[in-house]
Amino acid sequence: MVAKKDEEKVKKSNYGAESIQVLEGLEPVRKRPGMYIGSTGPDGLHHLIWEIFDNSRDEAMNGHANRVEITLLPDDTIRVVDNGRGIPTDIHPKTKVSALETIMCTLHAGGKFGGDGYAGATGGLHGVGASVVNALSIMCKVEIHRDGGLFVQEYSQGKKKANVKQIGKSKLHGTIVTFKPDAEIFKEGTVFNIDRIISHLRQQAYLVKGIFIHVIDARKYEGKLNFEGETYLYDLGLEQPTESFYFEGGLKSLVKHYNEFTKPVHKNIFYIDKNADAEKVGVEIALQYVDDMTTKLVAFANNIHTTEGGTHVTGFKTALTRIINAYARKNNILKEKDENLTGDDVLEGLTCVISVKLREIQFEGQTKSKLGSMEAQSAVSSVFSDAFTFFMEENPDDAKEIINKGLLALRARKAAKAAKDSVLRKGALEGFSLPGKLADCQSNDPAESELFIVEGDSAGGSAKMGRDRRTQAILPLRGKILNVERARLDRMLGSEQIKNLVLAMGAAIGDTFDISKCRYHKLIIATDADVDGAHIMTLLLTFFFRYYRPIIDAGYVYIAQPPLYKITYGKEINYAYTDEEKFAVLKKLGFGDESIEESESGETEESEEVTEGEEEVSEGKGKEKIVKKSKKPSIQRYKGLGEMNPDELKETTMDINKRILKQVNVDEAEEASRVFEMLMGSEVGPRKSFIQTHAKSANLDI
Ligand code: 1YM
Repeated sequence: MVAKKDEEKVKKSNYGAESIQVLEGLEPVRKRPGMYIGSTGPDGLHHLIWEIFDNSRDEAMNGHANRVEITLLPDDTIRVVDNGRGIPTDIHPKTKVSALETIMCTLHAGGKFGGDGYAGATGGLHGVGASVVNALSIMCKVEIHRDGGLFVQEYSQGKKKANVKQIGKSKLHGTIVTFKPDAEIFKEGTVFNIDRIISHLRQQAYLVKGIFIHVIDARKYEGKLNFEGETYLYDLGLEQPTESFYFEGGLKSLVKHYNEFTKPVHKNIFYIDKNADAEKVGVEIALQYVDDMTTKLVAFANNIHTTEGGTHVTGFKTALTRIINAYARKNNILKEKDENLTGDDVLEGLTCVISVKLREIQFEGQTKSKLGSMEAQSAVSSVFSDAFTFFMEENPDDAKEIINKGLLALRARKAAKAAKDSVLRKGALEGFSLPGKLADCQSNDPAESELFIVEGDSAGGSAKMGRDRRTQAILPLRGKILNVERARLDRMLGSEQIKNLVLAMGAAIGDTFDISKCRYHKLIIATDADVDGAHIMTLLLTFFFRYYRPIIDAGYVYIAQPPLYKITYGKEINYAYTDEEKFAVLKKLGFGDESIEESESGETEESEEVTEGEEEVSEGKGKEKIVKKSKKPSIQRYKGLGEMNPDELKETTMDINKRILKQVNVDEAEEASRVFEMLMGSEVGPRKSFIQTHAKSANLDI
């Protein structure tokens, strides 16, 4: 796992005890623990570990340590070990006690910082949290390997049990802090959660490049542990680490981790780690775009997760937008007449982690999780601008993909806006704004009004003629209704067909959707009984499911059930909606066992009509034709709604007294949405098998 010699690569430096400052007792901490650790519940309890760990981590960040071991011991006890310089044990000139005792037993004490590094995570002074942990622990012990010796001091509830004493010699260097939280303070309990500890420390490991972090759960060794003076429990062979973290790549590794299950749009992860502002500000950034619409932008300041962002994030976003536009123009991807990509455009699909290290840190906002330090903005902007420009120039393929991703977002944004504008604009004009394709009904009462959404112009024509114009409206949709790319709302709204549907319904869409404005309480989808028809049905159901869920819940969505067969026998006409029904009809007519040829719909329908008894002359395709007497019924199979004449359509599909409608429930719509995802999603396999299953007529150019 970790080579010992790597871990020994640590710098040595001399500490001057005179740099210790202010002193104050620890009573305030015990009186108001919440003020110092947030709460006395599980959050506060775990905060104790973070405080001690932060000191080790700061030591590592300053180049003096590269290994930290956190062990959960029996009896709710925690032990943190690092291979840093060791907390100084020499006597402080002012207090006349050791530096160790000062940082453990007084409030607001800490080493002076800034000489050779950044301030610690506590946002200023190193080691400030140790006394808080000590104050809130029933037992606390610090062992220090430093200057050739091993030094120890023990405490209880913040008070020392004895002075610091040397208990032996040591060639090592480092600090061991062991503590047991005081149950009097942590009334909700003192049991630590290993998963929580692991996840916090994993994140920290990404933030400190090259640090080795070992987490060991040794709680089962009740009464068996004896490691007095030993630096590492895990080196004693007592326990293998439960988790070990080491990330050579720092934030680059974190971006890789975030993007593990997504599809990157470019190969190389951008990464920079550089100081700015005369070395006063450290800036580390890693980013990669993925084939997704969401943005994952995670930012830290002095290793504190700044959930509300702040100056570092602002500096980054401005620079990102500027650099991408500049590159796109320089390389003629954006032409003179084209408008720039916006900040939102270039954020779509971005995974990015920003970490800044500052000597003095200012937070803002309610929860103090927003960085306010102005120097972070300019530092991030300048470091990132240079490095990202260089990256784009060095990796033109990646640059091209990144810009294409931004252009896609721009087009989607424009289409969505245009669609929304037009929906709203037209919606505002009410009656006059209805789409030209719509043959509206006369009634203004939504409760009795129906909208037939019909596949194809020719079926639309028949439906218009066959309808009851008082209550039935017809909206024909073209065969290829959508050009949807990966199920995006904006794309859907970009489709003229869907726009017409939204307008016809009159209930707007998205934030402005209002079910009470829906102009029809029956929305009836009528598509052909073939693969294209099934496909359009899937799209429409998906559309309703995703954007008009309340309309489905209200039971407004229906599927028309046109017949599959027309069976004519003399003057008697029967319609069959399934194969079983067809056989039943034939049986009823007395032709149960005979095989009867089906006619291709629409072709010679009338000429082949069977008239029983006498001869009859009928008109067939402009040509007079004598129809011979026949004993067999004719069966016409409808391939599409367009093949029905207005009367047939009326009788079979539209007439309120005769038709069959199927009400759509949410489960069916959801299933359609899932199928849609399969057809539209980036996975090629399922789509291919769908096409193969539905053989020749499948038209997936939707
Ligand atoms: C397991 C916890 O506290 N490590 C640690 C703490 C310190 C140092 C090294 C350290 C700091 C400095 C000089 C310095 C601290 N020292 C102080 C203070 N691990 C853990 N490792 N030499 C050693 O800051 O200049 C506070 S923390 F104030 F004494 F210097």
